Amino acid sequence: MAQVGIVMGSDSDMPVMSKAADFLEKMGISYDMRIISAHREPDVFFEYAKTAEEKGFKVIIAGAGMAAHLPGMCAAIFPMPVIGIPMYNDALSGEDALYSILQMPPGIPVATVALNGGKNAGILAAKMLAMSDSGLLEKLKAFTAEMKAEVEAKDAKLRETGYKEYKK
Ligand code: RP5
Repeated sequence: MAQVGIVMGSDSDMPVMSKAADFLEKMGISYDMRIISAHREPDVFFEYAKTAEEKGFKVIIAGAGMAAHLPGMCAAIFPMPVIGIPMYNDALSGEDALYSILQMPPGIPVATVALNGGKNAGILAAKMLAMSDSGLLEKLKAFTAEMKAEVEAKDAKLRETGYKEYKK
């Protein structure tokens, strides 16, 4: 049974959504990934959202662009957390999707990450699951330590080489 549902409104969202999946894989978290359009196939969408709990999902990561109703409608139906990812687009720089996902009415929250924030959505889902999984929590702590070590290594290299040599 997959612990996380990943759903996107179109395959054009895949480059962003795959970053969430990559992180879940790195943490050993099972997921189920789907392309479902709330607007273009509402019947398929409703079936997906209504059966998400019985499929065993503990959290849904939903990404969409433009008038992005997919994450909010997942949150209206699925009783556990929904993480929303607004997609950047050229027409309105993603502000349409950002506000559509972020500005939910009281009672139906969507935990909204940054525009194109696929990786952070994966990390946030992992942190939610880690509240009741100590092994996963340790993996997340190791990941945080890894990021710190990477920054420290870059700083050490900069101090050693100077900025002109740094990128060569
Ligand atoms: C939304 O419309 C999708 O989430 C996508 O971000 C956007 C454009 O969809 P396509 O025209 O690329 O299928 O429903």
